[in-house]
Amino acid sequence: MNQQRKPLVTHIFTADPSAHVFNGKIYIYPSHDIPHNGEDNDEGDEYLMEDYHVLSMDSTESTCVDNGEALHMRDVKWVSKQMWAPDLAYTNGKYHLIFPARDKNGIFRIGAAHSDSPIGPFKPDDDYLKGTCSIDPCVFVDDDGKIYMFYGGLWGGQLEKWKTGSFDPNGKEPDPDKPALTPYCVELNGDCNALASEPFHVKIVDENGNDILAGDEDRRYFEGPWMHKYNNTYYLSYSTGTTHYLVYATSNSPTGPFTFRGRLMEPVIGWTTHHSIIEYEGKWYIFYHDAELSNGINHRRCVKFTEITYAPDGSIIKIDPYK
Ligand code: FUB
Repeated sequence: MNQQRKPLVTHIFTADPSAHVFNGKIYIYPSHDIPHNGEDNDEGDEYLMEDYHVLSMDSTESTCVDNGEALHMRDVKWVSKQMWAPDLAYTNGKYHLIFPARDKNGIFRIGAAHSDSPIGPFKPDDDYLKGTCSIDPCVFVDDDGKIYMFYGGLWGGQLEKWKTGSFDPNGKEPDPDKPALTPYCVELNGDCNALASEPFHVKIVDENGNDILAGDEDRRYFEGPWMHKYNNTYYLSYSTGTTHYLVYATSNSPTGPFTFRGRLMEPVIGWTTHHSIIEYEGKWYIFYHDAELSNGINHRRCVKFTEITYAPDGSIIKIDPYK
């Protein structure tokens, strides 16, 4: 049955899907949105997630299965609230769920939990990964075995509050004519329980080699990074937040600099847009979310997927999610 562009599950609200392929099956690691009637705001207070469920599909034609609760906030010592968009890395024979949440001081950090199975349950570390901040981790294991984590998000994700190197609750985005903030990149150790290098901001430039500026809201980084490799080129894709696009930039190195290439997906129903990209049986797919299932309530989202294709020059053919 064709499952594309439909909510993959409807019994719970899900968002921020990070998809991976293990042993011929597709596993999806989403956020789990909790319905409530509170207001939306720029801090993202409406996103009140408390746990993670792992979804799986035997193939792109199969129905999606919810494998139940894989990790709950009550079992994570360092978390106070808001377990947002996770990712999963398989290294050293273990599955590592990498997830952001607010620590006991209300500051977003990134932590890890580990399992022998891709569907968990995951055993969390006692503390977050020291040296991390902000949200939206994407863990990319390169062909040489190096493990890179890309992360960061503006506004609710607090990225602009770390501009000075330490947490400044009054930190603001750069002025519109200054280089935009970009995601952090860092290497993880083999067990994914510590950083293995110093985090740095990747460079994202335009076709002339100039930094993308903070005022360029159609192109500047906002949140939700994803890294994939196609034909030996590294693709860093992300959400532009306020303009609601998914866009991408490419490089011949996983650490950049990345050159902006274009738009990948037009806006979806709902404020946020967040995705991942995988290869499955020789075809490429984007997993994403929208708020169709709740008729547009921003914090009641549903994950979907659809096929993507590449032009001969490596550019990705843009998706309109509703055409
Ligand atoms: O789900 C909470 C936040 O909304 C994520 O961290 C962002 O990427 C956005 O999708």
